[in-house]
Amino acid sequence: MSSLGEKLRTAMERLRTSSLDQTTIKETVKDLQRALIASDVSVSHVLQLSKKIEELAFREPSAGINRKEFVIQQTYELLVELLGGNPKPPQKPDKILLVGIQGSGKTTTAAKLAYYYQKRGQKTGLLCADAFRPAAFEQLSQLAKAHGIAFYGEKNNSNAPEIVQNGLIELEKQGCQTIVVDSAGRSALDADLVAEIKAISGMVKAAYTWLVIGADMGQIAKVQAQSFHESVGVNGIIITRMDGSAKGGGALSACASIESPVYFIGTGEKMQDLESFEATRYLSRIMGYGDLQGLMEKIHSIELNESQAAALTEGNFDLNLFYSQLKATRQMGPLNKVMEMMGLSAKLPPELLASGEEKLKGFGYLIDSMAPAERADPEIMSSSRIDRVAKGSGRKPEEVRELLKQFKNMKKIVKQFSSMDESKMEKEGMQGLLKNMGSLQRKRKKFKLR
Ligand SMILES: Nc1nc2c(ncn2[C@@H]2O[C@H](COP(=O)(O)OP(=O)(O)OP(=O)(O)O)[C@@H](O)[C@H]2O)c(=O)[nH]1
Ligand SMILES: [Mg+2]
Repeated sequence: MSSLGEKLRTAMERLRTSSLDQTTIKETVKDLQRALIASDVSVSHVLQLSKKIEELAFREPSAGINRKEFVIQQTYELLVELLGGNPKPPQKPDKILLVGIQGSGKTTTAAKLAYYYQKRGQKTGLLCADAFRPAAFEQLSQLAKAHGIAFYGEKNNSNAPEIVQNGLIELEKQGCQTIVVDSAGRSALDADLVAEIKAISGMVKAAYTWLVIGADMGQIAKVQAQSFHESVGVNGIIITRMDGSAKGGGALSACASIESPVYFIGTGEKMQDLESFEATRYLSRIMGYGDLQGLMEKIHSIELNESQAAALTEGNFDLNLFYSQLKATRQMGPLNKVMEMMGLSAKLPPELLASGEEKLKGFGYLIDSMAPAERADPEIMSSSRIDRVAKGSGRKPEEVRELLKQFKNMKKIVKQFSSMDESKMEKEGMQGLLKNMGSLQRKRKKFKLR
């Protein structure tokens, strides 16, 4: 079965290539409905979305854009809205209480959040209000300790609200500006948990009570979100395990059903693996266009001078450029993450991804020892040239051969990129998407879904 992204893409593609008559609009809407429902978005939200699309498909667009552009752009916008828009997480949240069922990722996320705010200049503290699972105290205190974050917990006290009361006093005494409270999860939201979570919430009086949901939870996420919301008033959502194969359809449906924005997504087990959530970004990612926005930002953040940029597009990819790109890509972060954002991860040679700092340095020495003509056209590297370069740089001939091999691999990828000319991009709908994402940002017209 194809993924949510592929289905949405197919539906949008149909819209893009159609004549926008009544039949195609109806069929596209059906495609969208099927895609969303199969991904656990609730039927009522899907129906609201469909109704809006059908309405605006026959409306006269404002001057300057044609009807097709208008419908596509509005549909994207509705999808973005359905996914909760692009909310900005609070800068100085004071207190955050995390709730959620067992194993959803609360404790890990509590530590990630504390780390996130600490990195942004807040003195943060972690408070363990999980008196249910014996190992919870150790888990959170170790994470806190490893990252220099203040921690409070009481190992032998089973009265969670009391621990919270003591912890808030203690952490505030230590000057913590942001306190993240981790609560206990149970296998289901039973009466005990409800009573406890209410008592904790009453004690913390947090401005932010966030529900933690695993991306893999499916439609059950919605029911839970509603129960937690009724008990303690959830006003934000964090979706964890977005690095797995599940795309969080259920979690997104949950966020729509309690009208709470998704502030963050967890993308791994490490502290750094927390990203702020943006529906435009998420949508482009699941639809297989790669994370265009994220990539643009990253591309801008590295220095690529004009001749280098021209060389990249013309396919004049030589060793000088290879080396500078390799260095630049390392500055941008792990190459594979960058490539993944472009939807290219599968095509990159694993040896290249694994190139470490040492190897990169070695490549630098080798390239330095080459004649300008050799750098410009590595094809001319005969065995005698290889031996000379190896000797000149004090490295082994095998290293030269490896460099050449990796260069060749990379060149193939660059070629794929530069051969993606306008017609191909048009075919793949990339340009259309880019255009739409641009206009999305320009016109932030809101369509309320309820
Ligand atoms: N891959 C991945 N794993 C995650 C992520 N967030 C949490 N985990 C893992 O999910 C598992 C459960 O995480 P916890 O943080 O212990 O979950 P919890 O909600 O505190 O669990 P209880 O306290 O038992 O209710 C752990 O193995 C985490 O490492 C994520 O974003 N990505
Ligand atoms: Mg926990």
